[in-house]
Amino acid sequence: MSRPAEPHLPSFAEPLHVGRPNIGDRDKLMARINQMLDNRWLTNRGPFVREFESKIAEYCQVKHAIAMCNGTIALEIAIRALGMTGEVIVPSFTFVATAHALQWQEITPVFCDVDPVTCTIDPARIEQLITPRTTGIIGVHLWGQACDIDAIDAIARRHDLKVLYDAAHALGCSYRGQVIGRFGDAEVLSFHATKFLNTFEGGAVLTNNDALAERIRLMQNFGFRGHDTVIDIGTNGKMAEICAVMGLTNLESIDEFVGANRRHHSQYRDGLAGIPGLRVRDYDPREQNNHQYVIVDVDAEVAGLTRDALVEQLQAQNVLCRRYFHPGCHRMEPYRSYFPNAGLLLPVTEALCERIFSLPTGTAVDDEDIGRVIGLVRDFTTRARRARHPATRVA
Ligand code: T4K
Repeated sequence: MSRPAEPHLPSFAEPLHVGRPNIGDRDKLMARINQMLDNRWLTNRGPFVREFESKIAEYCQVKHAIAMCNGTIALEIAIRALGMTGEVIVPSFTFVATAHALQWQEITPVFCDVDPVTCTIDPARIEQLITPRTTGIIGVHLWGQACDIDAIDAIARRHDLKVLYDAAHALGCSYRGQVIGRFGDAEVLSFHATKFLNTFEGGAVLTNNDALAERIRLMQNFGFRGHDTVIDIGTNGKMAEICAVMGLTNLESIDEFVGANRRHHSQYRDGLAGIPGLRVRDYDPREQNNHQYVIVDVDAEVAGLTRDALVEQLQAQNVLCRRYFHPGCHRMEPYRSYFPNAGLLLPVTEALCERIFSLPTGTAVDDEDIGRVIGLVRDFTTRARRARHPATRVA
């Protein structure tokens, strides 16, 4: 995949992506597809979706897993089923789907700053954002790191608010040793192609609340109870059988996917150690993490180049690293126009959005690719320091 550096050619002949899909055993996948075709049952909660739901519920140690067509619709339906209205407090440092899922149904996302260490919503900042219109809090377990769930629960109890967790990154991760999935009123997963466990497109709502699960099932299927009776407004949030087929096959390889991610994360961390101003963010060793995001933090002052300059140079070499997440949602439309001064209350978010980027990992990347990416980063940062201090010998 890679080739020796030549001045006019990128280092990698083929682009090295962040979010290249992991694909499990193809023979098993094909066998399941054949079975699905023999069944002539392609959607509407067929046998593969039911099996996938029960395997996900078991994996996440939660009573109900309701499979959905994607994570965004799963968020929208969960928000609606929880009765959130008015204003909901949410981090801006997330993928824009978290905010859009609210605004789509005319609920105002009220952006809250994040903790500089965990990069998840800062409970110390939540209470000052609560108004009489606030109905809920959405925490995002960013890069699989759990929010401060105990603190958020305590605030929600004090103010009678609903709590939803966007766990799009957090399958197989833990909070205080307990698997993500059962926390808050509900949690939402994404199985998008770029997630370490994918169903092509897909998502799920997880909850231990029977009544909520029933409401969500109704809403995801047009409000149907039985064949002819519609008892409420609903939409189409169903997962197709082919997606569950992919999910079941990938679930059988989940340990292999996490193993590859974990190895790559260590390789990047060790390989980039000691570069002034650069840090591969570590995950709390007391918790489980799926290691699907390798996040680098760049201190431009010390490194001698900005995050954007480094990303640009890597991309020119076909290393398509991504700025997950930049800019904050508050700097995207329509929020930017609605709340032009939101950034004043989001100093940590603003700083993080300028510093972090993610590197390619997953089963589509091998040790040699990573070694080469490390070499490029070392080369670019060394040159930047030399350019800044030409008289000094830089290691
Ligand atoms: N909440 C959070 C916190 C999320 O991160 C997300 C999704 C959601 C909610 C919503 O869940 P979903 O509705 O998506 O289920 C990507 C994904 O589309 C999105 O799912 C994900 N988060 C987000 C972090 O990343 P983009 O716009 O960056 O995708 P794109 O097309 O630029 O692809 C990313 C990289 O992956 C590219 O380098 C190409 C590569 N790629 C992509 C696809 C689709 C492949 O190699 N193969 C592929 O099939 O949003």
